[in-house]
Amino acid sequence: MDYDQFGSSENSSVHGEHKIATQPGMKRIMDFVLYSILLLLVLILLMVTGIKFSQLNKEITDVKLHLEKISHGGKTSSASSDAVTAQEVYFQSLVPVRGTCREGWVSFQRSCYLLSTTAVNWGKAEEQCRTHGGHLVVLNNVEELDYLSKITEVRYSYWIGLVEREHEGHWSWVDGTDLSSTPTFWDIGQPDNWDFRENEEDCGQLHASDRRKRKLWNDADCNLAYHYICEKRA
Ligand SMILES: [Ca+2]
Ligand SMILES: [Ca+2]
Ligand SMILES: [Ca+2]
Repeated sequence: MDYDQFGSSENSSVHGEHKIATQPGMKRIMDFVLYSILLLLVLILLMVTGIKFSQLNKEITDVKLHLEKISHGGKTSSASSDAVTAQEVYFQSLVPVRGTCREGWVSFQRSCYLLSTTAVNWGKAEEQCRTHGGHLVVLNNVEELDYLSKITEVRYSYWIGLVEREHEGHWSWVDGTDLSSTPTFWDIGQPDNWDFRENEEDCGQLHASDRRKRKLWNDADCNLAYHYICEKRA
């Protein structure tokens, strides 16, 4: 007990002396530590605020871009937005019906159609259609194009009755239908008269695609073999 008391009293006195001797140094250290912690906290706060600000800035930029897109889409010529929608019309496949058409042909509106099972060049394809009393298909309206887009093979291109006979840029329908009386559905970047091939591209076809969508037009080399679609009056 005494020992404890003595010890504690001596201890406290020694401690007291020690305290007096080291207090300014300790205080400085404590102050330093406190300031460091405070500085660290301020730094963390600044960093967090900075990150938040940059996030906010990015969001504002995104919103701006989005708004620009909306107003741009609303303001620009309807032709370009129509062109975009024309590319992006997707379909489910449709099982065609024969109707009043002869065997092997299918019926839509007032026409019968034959989808070839073989691939030949454009001239041969038109010849085949003529022997059946028809022509390569003439696309009179979007409904006809969309019907054919639903019943054809997605991955095949098909010759149609579109041909560039007289000179470059002068397209016509094979049955004499006025081209200006029918809507046009060229695929993006077509007709490009791709001159990689010797013969250039003077015959029209419905373009293959990787999924079922509206089949758009492409100009291709007439000498190449593709499937084809014949049309004749029902
Ligand atoms: Ca037609
Ligand atoms: Ca051409
Ligand atoms: Ca082409």
